[in-house]
Amino acid sequence: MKGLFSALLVPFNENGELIEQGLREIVRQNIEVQKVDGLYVNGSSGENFMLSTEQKKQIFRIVSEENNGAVKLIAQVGSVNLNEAVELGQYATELGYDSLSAVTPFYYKFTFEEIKSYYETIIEATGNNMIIYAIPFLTGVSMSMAQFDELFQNEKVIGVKYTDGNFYLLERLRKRYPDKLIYSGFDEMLIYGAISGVDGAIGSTYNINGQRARQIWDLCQEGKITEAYEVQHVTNDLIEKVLDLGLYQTLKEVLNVKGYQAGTVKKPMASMDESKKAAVAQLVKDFNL
Ligand code: NGF
Repeated sequence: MKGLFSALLVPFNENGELIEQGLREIVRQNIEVQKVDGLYVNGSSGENFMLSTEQKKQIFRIVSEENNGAVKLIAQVGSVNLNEAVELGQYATELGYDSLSAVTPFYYKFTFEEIKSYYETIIEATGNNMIIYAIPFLTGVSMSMAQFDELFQNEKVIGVKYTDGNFYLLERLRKRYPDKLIYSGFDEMLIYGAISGVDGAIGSTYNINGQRARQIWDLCQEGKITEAYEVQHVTNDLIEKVLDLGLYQTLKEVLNVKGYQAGTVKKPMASMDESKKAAVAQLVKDFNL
């Protein structure tokens, strides 16, 4: 379960319907071209929180079929509807997903006891392992060390997907929990995660820039930090432009330019403006994507 995981992009048509063939192509190119170690399915990058339960299940099934055991699979099943999270967790577990992950419940100001009970409920109903998905800048839920201590007491909680810039907390977690899996979540900070001793990283840009991420990762493991920085600098030149043009729209357009059926984003996100498409084609050339 260690290494680099693409937070899988999911292609939609203009009506918000899944493009099945495109999803299969994206799975394959992640495995064969980006050479990632695993896929994180139905996360933020999968536009998960805008999908119906049936669409989420369809995606879990298609990815599992297309992957056919090639790389590790993590199913993000978190939802503010706990019944849905359980249903999805049971479904992904039956499909053989290697672990579940669930975003901290958001929107309402849930107490920590409620958050803990949410995780326990999913774990009990599925019997599967759980990776906490901590992304405070989107959920508004920041967990303290003491709260991680409580969650990590459950042996089925095998780790955390840590999408945060608080590297002090990350260092504390690493020191106290050498055996839990910690995944770094911000691709533009991969080098800092790797230096901090994370077990892996999960990111959206690995769908198009996985090979550079691998270089950063490997160079850090070898202690070649100056060289790793060189690659992180190029990566961040790319990410800066991607964020400027629109994150998921641009990642999908890069794949479209490369001949994959990556479709567009799901409304209410807006499709990429035609006037930006030339800039994306230029990115593909400039960064040799
Ligand atoms: O896309 C987001 C949301 N974050 C991802 C990642 O942390 C989570 C990150 O790769 C994720 O992709 C998922 O759950 O599917 C960023 O896209 C990347 O660092 C660019 O900022 O912010």
